[in-house]
Amino acid sequence: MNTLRFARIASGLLALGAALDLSAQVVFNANGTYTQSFDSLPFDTATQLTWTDNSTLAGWYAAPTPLANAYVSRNTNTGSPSGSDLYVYADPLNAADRAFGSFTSTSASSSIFYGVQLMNNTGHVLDSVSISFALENYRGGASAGDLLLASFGLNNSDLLSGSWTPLASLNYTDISNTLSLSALTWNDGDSLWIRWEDTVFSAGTNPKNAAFGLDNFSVTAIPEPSTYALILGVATLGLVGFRRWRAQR
Ligand SMILES: [Ca+2]
Ligand SMILES: [Ca+2]
Repeated sequence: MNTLRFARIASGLLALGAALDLSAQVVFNANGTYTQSFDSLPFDTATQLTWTDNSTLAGWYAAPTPLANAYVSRNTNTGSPSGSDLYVYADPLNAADRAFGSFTSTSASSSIFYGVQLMNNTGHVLDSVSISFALENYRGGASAGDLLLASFGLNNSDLLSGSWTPLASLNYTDISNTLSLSALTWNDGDSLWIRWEDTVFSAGTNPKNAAFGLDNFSVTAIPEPSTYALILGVATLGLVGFRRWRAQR
């Protein structure tokens, strides 16, 4: 093989590697929308599963370790998760419909955090996004005193460091949620983190913690980047028309 041919093959492989690497990340692409059903998560009630950041679910992270090292399955909404951990939950009536979440026991020493990192790859600065998700409870009789705190950050290095802005304080009765982020300067190539903190609830003589499960998560740019293209297209057409009108006079 001559040197030039080898160099071409090597650069081709490098380009392929870069493309594959990019596809493994969660990017906010030209459609301006990211959705996650959590239905791809493995579910096995008999096996303790291993959680790996940005791998078990691309773009999703959990902390702190060792809580983030494992998650267990649960397929009933009347059971009692007994260990503080990440959980994969399955709808009792449709096991293919999974949810992702957590449970913190009253003896837990700290909250459990989890969230998603989205990279803006739209080519535009986004200043407003809409976040929606369902919040399911997989433990019967959970107390409303248990809270799941939603927050966001830009370009944080991980799930625990950096600056976080509170978004919402949720309990198990907040089944359907739509949160709006406005006055955001989410530059092209920057990362938006959205995270949830499952707090430790220990008030009362017989506290019951919620087993929080996230489902049907989506993030949508407002307006969608395709709208920018449409607006630019209409403006360009208008300019062309104006020039033609002037040229004819
Ligand atoms: Ca689901
Ligand atoms: Ca809790």
